[in-house]
Amino acid sequence: MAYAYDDQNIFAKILRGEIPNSTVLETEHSLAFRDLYPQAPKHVLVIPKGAYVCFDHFAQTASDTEIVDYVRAVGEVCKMEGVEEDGFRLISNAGRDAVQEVPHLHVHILAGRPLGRMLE
Ligand code: D5M
Repeated sequence: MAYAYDDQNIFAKILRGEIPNSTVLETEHSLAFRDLYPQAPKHVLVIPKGAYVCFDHFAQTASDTEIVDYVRAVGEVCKMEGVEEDGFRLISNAGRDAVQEVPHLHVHILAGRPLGRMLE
């Protein structure tokens, strides 16, 4: 599948510094910031700096360096937010059926309250 990246999406604008964000962590290839509409007491989004639409696009085409940086960034945010003990949820919506609103790969880290079963 060919992935068409729209560089006018809101996270591309955040990466270009055109709109503000509440940064939690920045690494060479990744940025983590607080979700503007938190669904849990702790709700952080982690994005790669590269132009990737969704998880499969990233996994299929990003360099090993970017992938390692990104996965480590997610782990680092979990540590910084102190969510390991009580638990957390990672979600990455991709495409229409998952109702992905922003077409730039992001993982949601949700924590800080009981999150219930995933597929209710
Ligand atoms: O989730 C997209 C998420 O992006 C949703 O939880 C709101 C969040 N969002 C939208 N605009 C912003 C800005 N400007 N800062 C921080 N968070 C934002 P999805 O998985 O695509 O449905």
